[in-house]
Amino acid sequence: MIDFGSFLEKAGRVVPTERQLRHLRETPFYAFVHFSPNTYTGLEWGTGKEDPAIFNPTELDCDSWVEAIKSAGMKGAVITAKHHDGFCLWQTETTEHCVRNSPYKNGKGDIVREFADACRRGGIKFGFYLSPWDRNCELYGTDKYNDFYRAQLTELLTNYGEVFHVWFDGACGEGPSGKKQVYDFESYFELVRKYQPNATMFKDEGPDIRWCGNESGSARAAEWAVVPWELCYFCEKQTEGKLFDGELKHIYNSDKDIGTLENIMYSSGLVFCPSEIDMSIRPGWFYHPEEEPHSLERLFDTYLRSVGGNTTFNLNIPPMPNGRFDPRDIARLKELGDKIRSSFDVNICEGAKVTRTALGDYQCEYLVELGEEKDINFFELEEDITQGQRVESFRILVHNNGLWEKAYSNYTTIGNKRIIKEDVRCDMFKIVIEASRGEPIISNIAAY
Ligand code: FUL
Repeated sequence: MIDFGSFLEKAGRVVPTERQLRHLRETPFYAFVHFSPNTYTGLEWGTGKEDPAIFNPTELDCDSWVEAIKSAGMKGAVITAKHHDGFCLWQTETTEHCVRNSPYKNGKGDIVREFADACRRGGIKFGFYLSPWDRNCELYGTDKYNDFYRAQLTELLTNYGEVFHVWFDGACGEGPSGKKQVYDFESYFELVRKYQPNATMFKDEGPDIRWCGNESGSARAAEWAVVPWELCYFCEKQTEGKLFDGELKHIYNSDKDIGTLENIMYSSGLVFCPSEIDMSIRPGWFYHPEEEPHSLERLFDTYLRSVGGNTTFNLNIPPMPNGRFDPRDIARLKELGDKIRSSFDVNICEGAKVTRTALGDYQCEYLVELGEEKDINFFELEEDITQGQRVESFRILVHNNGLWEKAYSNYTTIGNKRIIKEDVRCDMFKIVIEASRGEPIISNIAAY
């Protein structure tokens, strides 16, 4: 007979690393800043042939970026130190295609340094993006490019203080006759671990944070951090052996469901790799004056589904050619921050009586007695993921006028954090965990 129970329990014991936990808990919401010659050409993918003379942010002020980023409640920021066009925003020794040959500060500027210093002054974490795809470097397509890339990475990892997040882009638009680069990612990862052991690395296939699979801010209804090794093969496999025979050959980060039972039953091993939602505040990643920022509703909804959906949220704000954020974006960031702060200001569960009753090995119920009738707009739940991500489905019941009513039910995950938007009034509510991969452990129940 198939031992389904022990398989599920194994899946429920796949755990995060310290750095993954820190990332999820301390920096669930952070900024991306896309800035390059594209800012001056209107392109999204530069050709690599741009003249550095076009790059001239005459009013650059990284402190004002950090101020705007903080107003939205973001706790970190990641800058495109080099995008696909190969232009480096720092004083690199590896190429002349960099700020040194731009008019910015007569070639003496270093935007990565200004940005890293501003982040530190403002009390947010600093991270960088270094595009593996490089359309300027002549070595691209040869093994020597790996040395070149490692040298760039080393400069960024060793000269700019503590780094919280390193972003490896999977994009490479080389056509059929283009240059084929065999990237030595393992050796890149080694450098990050060596020089910045606390930093998380983002890449489609792990090792620390994976891509959610789209750039529109859409989160899955059930977002698992425990996923098949076949999807995130740069992560450490924490389980061996699968439930059924057969190979999990076709799994993509754009699939509708990842980490659900159907996937993991055929996987040769499971890993812990939470996803990140990356999206721009405007349609483009780079600045285009004709574009408008997305609506407050859309951004707030994305926040709820990402930070409140067991993923992190990386929101891009593109500087204008003069080096400032667009006032429209600054205003939208502040509105978003105000909305988040006012939505989650008073936890009405403070002082409430919480009772847990086991309903079986994998099921339980939490009863929350508020003492008096209160209005609720948001429920917030957290699992103790240091033990593993387990909850498969749950429902919320509210007690109103002596009756229990269903407020929410879905096949969905909790994980690091689940926010549920429901407007209800009640004096008690119940969180009923209906299915779980092992004993469910809810470490936080809040309501606002
Ligand atoms: C993509 C890139 O091609 C875009 O230009 C942008 O940097 C986005 C964050 O990642 O893969």
